[in-house]
Amino acid sequence: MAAFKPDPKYKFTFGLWTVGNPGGDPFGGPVREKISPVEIANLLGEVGAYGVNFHDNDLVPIDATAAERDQIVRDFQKALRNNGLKVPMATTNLFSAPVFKDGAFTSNNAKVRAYAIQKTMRAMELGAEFGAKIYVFWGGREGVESDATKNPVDAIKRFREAIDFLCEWNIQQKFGYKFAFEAKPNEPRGHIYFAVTGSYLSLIPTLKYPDMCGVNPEVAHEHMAGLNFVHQVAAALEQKKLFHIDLNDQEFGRYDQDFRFGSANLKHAFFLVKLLEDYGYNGPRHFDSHAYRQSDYEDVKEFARGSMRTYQLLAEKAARWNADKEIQGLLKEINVEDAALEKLTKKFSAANAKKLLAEPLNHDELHKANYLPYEKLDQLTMEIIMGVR
Ligand code: GLT
Ligand code: MN
Ligand code: MN
Repeated sequence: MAAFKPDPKYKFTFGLWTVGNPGGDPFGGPVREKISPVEIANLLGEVGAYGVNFHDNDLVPIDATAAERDQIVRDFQKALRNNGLKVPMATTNLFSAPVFKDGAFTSNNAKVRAYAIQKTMRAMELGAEFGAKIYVFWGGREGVESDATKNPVDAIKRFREAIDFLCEWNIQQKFGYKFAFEAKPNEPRGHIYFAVTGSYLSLIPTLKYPDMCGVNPEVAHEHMAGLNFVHQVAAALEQKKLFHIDLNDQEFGRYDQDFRFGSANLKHAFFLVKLLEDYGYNGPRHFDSHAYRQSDYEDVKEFARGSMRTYQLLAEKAARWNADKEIQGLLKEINVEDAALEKLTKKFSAANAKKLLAEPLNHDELHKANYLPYEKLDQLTMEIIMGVR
């Protein structure tokens, strides 16, 4: 894979916490030695990534002094320059410290809620120093194990209050961030609020600054909820709310696996890439995943290269699908047009309603005339994915 060149037009990014993941899990500690942010930047430079994203504490330890912070920032900026890396996105760690054991913005404790907002304000400053323009909110601890412990309606109100406050901070400080909310149904909490991307899409119009806010859907998270990720992304795209995306993979019905993009459900990955490319998604393609626990750092590089390469291969296959004469012919046949009827149903009017009611539409005739060779179309698609077409 050594000759592979990632194309910067795709804006492939990784988090410090992804390639730097030392391979710990709930049942065993780290298996890779921890490497520094500068070493991670060097690794990403070597594999040809476009950029790197971070949580405040991936870069600056939570208890660092101001002087330590500034030194870390300088060292990391130098490493980014050396490796030609950008920082398109930043975020806050509102889940690791014990203080967040019962949530951050939705904590039952007003002091903890204030601390979470304060921590985010500082983390936004940090991200802005690196030119980040997308700010992700993943509420990993915003949830419950038992609904006896927190009022779920209050949780929504508290979350909204925090975001409205931070939007004002964004405006006042002229950071120019777009906020991107990331849903997850569970893990680490028994139940996490805003369980799926659609939950955030319904929250956004109720915020004070809806134009500033969009979503950051993650493949694995929607698959954990048993959902079709492509449809969630389509909903976000259609509302012009896809501000960022977390690419990885996940077997359905399992724990949060964060596998390499395309490694578990290739067909879903194909339709996802096709959707993003067909609709001209222009944001970063962020890989929020990590290498297998068995890997060493050489293999972590293969993981990173493989993530980008799979995306590019699937983009090529999506273009092949779009150019395939037989597939396009089938699409033409199955999409039956009728200009006169479409004119009637496009916009309601009393006259159109009357005309529509008078149309002699017979269900049995419609059914018999409806030619849908979907097995054929799907098999042609599979043959493109399998590389024989
Ligand atoms: C954490 C989580 C991810 C989120 C990150 C952003 S942190 O690794 O599992 O899905 O995107 O906070
Ligand atoms: Mn995940
Ligand atoms: Mn994620």
